[in-house]
Amino acid sequence: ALGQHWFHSAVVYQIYPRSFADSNGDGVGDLGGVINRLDYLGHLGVDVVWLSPVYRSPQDDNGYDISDYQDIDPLFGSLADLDELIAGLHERGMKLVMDLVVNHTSDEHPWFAESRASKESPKRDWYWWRPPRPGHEPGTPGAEPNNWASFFSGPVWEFDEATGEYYLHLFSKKQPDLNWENPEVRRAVYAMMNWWLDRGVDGFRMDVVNFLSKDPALGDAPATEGQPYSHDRSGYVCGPRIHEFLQEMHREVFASRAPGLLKVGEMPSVTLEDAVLFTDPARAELDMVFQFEHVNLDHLDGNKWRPGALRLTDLKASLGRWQSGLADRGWNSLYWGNHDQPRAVSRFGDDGAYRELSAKMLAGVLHLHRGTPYIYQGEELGMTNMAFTGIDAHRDIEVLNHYREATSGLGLDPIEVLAAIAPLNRDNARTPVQWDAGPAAGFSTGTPWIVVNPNAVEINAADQVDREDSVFSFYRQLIRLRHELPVIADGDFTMLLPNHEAVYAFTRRLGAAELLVLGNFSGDPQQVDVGDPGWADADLLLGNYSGSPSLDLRPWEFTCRLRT
Ligand code: ISL
Repeated sequence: ALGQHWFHSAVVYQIYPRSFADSNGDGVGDLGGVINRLDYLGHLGVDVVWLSPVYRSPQDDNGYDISDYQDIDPLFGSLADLDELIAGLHERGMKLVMDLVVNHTSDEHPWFAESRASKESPKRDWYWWRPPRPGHEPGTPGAEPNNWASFFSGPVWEFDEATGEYYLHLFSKKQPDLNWENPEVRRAVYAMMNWWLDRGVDGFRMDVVNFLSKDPALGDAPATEGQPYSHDRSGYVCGPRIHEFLQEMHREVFASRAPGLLKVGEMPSVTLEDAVLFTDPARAELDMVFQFEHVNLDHLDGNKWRPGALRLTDLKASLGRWQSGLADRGWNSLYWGNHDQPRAVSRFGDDGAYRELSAKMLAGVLHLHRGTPYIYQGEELGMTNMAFTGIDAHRDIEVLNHYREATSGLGLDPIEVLAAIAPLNRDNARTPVQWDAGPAAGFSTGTPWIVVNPNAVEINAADQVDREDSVFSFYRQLIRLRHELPVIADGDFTMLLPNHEAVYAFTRRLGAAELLVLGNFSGDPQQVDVGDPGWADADLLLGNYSGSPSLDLRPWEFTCRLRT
């Protein structure tokens, strides 16, 4: 069963277009900017580009609120630009994966406009409309049809005066949830997906795809202590018909097409048991899922606005469990960051004195797991979190809503709220890619829509692309190794030293080839005994220090040895 899936040896690069590169000087990244950087991506060596949404959108959630699935927002360019991007990627041997956001649309999508027009609208049932809770004054707190909390603060219900009913929105009130129970909705989505695949795109990253199936009862969830609305997700995470829907999507969209397309599902709160089912090739649902366990370990009470310390032993236990759980059936996606997460080097490494070493160590450890690695734009440069100067510098609806609720709503101290949002807010990942040390970091000739990190003077692509010991060059080497060595793509995985507080250690094996991977997650030297002294003589495949290393590790050291 080894070596049969092309994506085992592939590396995916995520572009968040608004922050990638601006070609027309309006301060917002666009498709022209991506097209201008195709050689950069080719030089890095990635196989697939995942492009965050560029469809027509009011931009309430930076494009994750779509008002036309079959057009490009003028902010980003045109369909002709997208065709040019597809061609440019294909010419260079890369694929394009689009973001598929079909749990919800924008409230400005014509489907929703029709749905909200009247209770008799033929599209009424395309979204989730419910009457107010009996015995409550419609539109007042407590009259919501159930007690669920929105991801973006407040309830998931918005009252619509015109028809006296509420509609459901798990995210912003400008992102009403589609009703996947309705077969017309599903048919419309599959037709749209087929249209894109016919146009030449190579697959989809499916936004919150495990929320598509909801129990139509939409009952109250168990209350969350200290919160006005419930944060329990059991009413919509991996609901009763989710596997059926994904199998239907496969039949209607993918089954009759040539192999080589990518289907990756973003799945907050997915369990390992469910992930095995979603990614078992025999079930024909998805190739892999993004799970969230390892990026929630530093939340207290599961609340990202209450950041806590991360223990390496917890990180290893979590990732190790996913490695063994998907060893025989299914497949892992591997990521440290994306546009919703803070910068990897700031979160898991040291973004001060050891920034370059720790960025490389993190890359090496992640990419040598079994699974398909994802690089989030700028990660390959070791870009860091941003020290935002105040709430005015923020742009993300999630953090803005939270700040308003916590300060004006709950009366918390603004200074404390700002301190609490600093480490994990999504704007950390959304500052522009740092291309050079010039104005606006070479991102734009205009005024960027969000602040540029001042550390662009030191951390930028111009400095790194041709420098052999750069973070960028290290990523290039890791990508090349995955392409060349079957043991990286398909070898099995064994975690070592699970109780070590600072060292991440594992082996990979395929036939006679065996890798030993060691990463020091600390700024202190570490003694390492993996119980097999033979490793000391094995060839060093890759390391982040120059000179020959021992099995003991220097601060943030990474080594990978190969024996055959
Ligand atoms: O970042 C999060 C909140 O802390 C996540 O819970 C995030 O909202 C969740 O992973 C879903 O993300 C996806 O759908 C959202 C969109 O805002 C995110 O950017 C997208 O990745 C709604 O479409």
